[in-house]
Amino acid sequence: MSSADDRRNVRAGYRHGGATVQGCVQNVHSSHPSLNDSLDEEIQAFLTDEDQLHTYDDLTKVNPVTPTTVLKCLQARYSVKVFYTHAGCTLIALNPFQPVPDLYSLDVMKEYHYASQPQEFKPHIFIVAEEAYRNIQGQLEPVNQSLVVSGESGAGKTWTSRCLMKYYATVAASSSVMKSQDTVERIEKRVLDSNPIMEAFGNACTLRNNNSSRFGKYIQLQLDRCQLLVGASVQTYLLEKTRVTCQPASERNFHVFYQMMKGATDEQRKEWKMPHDQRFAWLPNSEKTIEEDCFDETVEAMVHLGIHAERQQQIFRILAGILQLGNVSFSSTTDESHPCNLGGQSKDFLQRAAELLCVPAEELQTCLRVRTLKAGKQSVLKPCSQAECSVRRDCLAKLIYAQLFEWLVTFINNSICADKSMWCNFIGVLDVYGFECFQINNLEQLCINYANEKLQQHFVAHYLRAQQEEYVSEGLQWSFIKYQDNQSCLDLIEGSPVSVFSLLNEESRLNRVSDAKMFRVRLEKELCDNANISWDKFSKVPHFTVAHYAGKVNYQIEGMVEKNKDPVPAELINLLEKSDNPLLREIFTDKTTENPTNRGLSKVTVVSKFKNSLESLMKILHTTTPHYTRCIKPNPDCKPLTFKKEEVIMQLEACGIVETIHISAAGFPIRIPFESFMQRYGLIVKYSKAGSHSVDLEADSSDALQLEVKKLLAVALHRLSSDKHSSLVHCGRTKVFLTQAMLDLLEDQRKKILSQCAFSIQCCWLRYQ
Ligand code: AD9
Ligand code: MG
Repeated sequence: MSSADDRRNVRAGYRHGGATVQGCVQNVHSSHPSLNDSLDEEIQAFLTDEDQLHTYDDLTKVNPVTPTTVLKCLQARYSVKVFYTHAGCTLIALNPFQPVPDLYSLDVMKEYHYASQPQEFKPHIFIVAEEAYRNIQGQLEPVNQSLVVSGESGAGKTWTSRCLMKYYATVAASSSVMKSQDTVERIEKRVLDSNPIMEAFGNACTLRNNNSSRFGKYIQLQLDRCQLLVGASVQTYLLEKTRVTCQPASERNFHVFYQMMKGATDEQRKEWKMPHDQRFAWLPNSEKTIEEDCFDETVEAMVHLGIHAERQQQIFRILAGILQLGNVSFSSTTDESHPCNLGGQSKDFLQRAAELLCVPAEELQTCLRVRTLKAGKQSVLKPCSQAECSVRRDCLAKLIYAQLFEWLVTFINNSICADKSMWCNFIGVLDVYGFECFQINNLEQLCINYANEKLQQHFVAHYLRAQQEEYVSEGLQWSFIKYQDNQSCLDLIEGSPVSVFSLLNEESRLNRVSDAKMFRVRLEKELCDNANISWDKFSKVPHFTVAHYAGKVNYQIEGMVEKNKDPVPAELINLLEKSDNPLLREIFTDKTTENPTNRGLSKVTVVSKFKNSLESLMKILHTTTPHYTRCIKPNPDCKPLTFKKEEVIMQLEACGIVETIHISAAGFPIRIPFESFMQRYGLIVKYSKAGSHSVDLEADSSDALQLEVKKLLAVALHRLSSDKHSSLVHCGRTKVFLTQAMLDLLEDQRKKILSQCAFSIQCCWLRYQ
């Protein structure tokens, strides 16, 4: 057998040779002591061949498949700087934490794109990209594709997503240009330039990752009939806006602020009231310089996307205004009927903030210090306490930043989205914030980890459960492989009638000062039946612990309800509407005219909004063919080429990689309904010497059609004159189940027949001439 055949067969699970589907599964999952002993022996035997471990480019080849053997192979590959490995239907991407020259070059892209069988090349993210690309026009119905990139914080999801986008921007480059304002730019460039802008505004340096995404994004790359990239659209998910005013110890604010501080010219500094010696309370750790502090790149990308110089000025003035706000502090008064004083230099900071945000300083001061209470048609003014003033200041900053981010995303969409008449399919790339577990976790982490649970559930439902259920319903002999289902954790977080979210929402709706201890007791009382939640009753800080698929996380309750309410005083919106900064005015006027009831307290809570947006995302994902990439973080310190076994095994176990390999190794990843199968491959029987009968596409009963399919498969296998291929295909009740290798063989046969036909027609035509 050629090495190519070997690779293909192995990728399809053929290596398990003699073992039946059932046999191979039982071999690994046996609880029988003597069989376990023999399994240990097998593991030892496998691991003895140390020099070979790095050669396993698909973990379905590993025999036996156990956490230990899989881990050892990945470790061996990492040590020889091989970062990608197939695990059946998923690709494992180990983060090298250092640039890998030439791995993503133009030549490499071309190599994968023009290969007749890219799967035969070394595992690479470009194989996943190319498979999705070919699927669109491929053998089956044209269908939209999704590339789901998952992994914990710092594992490499954003990096991978950028690679995928670059790949399509290169191999599917169209000559389309897009015009906006005074710029004309090629669409591919624009799509790529959306990344630095969104990362500048939406990423930040955290303890786990210097360039951590603080929002989720799903970008749809729009392809025309010729499969050329003609546009894109971005959907974003819940930006962690609390970071603008409060950064966890040793972490930073969003990159864009530091980029301005470090990259502005003297003239800009003057304009933005940012002298060199100015310190900003909301810019901690600014002495630390990271790769992402590149102001020029952000500005350049803005120019390419059509954000003209004047608009840029408006944006940066708003950001500078936010920084000045952060330096405003309040001192308490003994007289409650008087508003708080502005502490220290705060008057100056407030004045500067007002100038930069183009609002009257007096009004800004009043908004921050005095609350307007409505009593019928009457308004009553009530001075705020020191703490309330700070909350209003923070609220203003977060509101402005979040709306600015939203405006940017809308602008980007207007700049890169093609008219619906121009495109017919899309490839979606999903990059959300990775699983997080810090010392102190709050609503932000709960939302982030909930998003990761949702993605894991999509994988479980789509792959681990659905694939196996279909085998059974289609009559294939299959013994079910157990897997970790995270449904109960999702029920705990979002389920009905009672869940963490429902209780949080209830508490948020009650117009009272929330008490963390009381809320903890309520959670305990209502959710005690769910095994995924626990409490340390003796802990001084009220919290609850959730057992996520990726590990246990302690959530601090203090502040959670307030964050969920996310109230916005109406006075703040009224103030911003009047701004002389045209952008600020546009952002807030749009908001209030669009939805006048939104003014003031928002009725929809943070978790409700987030849950709805994730549900819409799941609906889209379900209509596409998914391709999974699991990014793995080989060490917690982001050190180059350092592989910590304990770290890796935890991540592999959390995402169910061993189960995935089993199902892939023994399974058939491709399923084609009989009708589509006959339509595409019926010609194999028609033009085969072995097949004297014609193919009846109109067969009206499923049984008759099944018979036709079986005949076709017999002919196809006869043409291959090999028995061994029969294990690569199975005829179910309504579908044909195939391995990739078998699909490739059928495609080869089809191509040969078509070229023979073309040749015969040409000969006839020449004779006729
Ligand atoms: V988070 O959930 O947004 O906090 P990500 O997105 O999973 O996280 P990211 O892509 O930002 O992680 O990767 C972290 C860092 O790892 C990057 O900044 C790179 O320095 C590094 N990285 C990741 N993948 C690669 C790679 N293929 N080659 C080289 C890489 N470096
Ligand atoms: Mg990221």
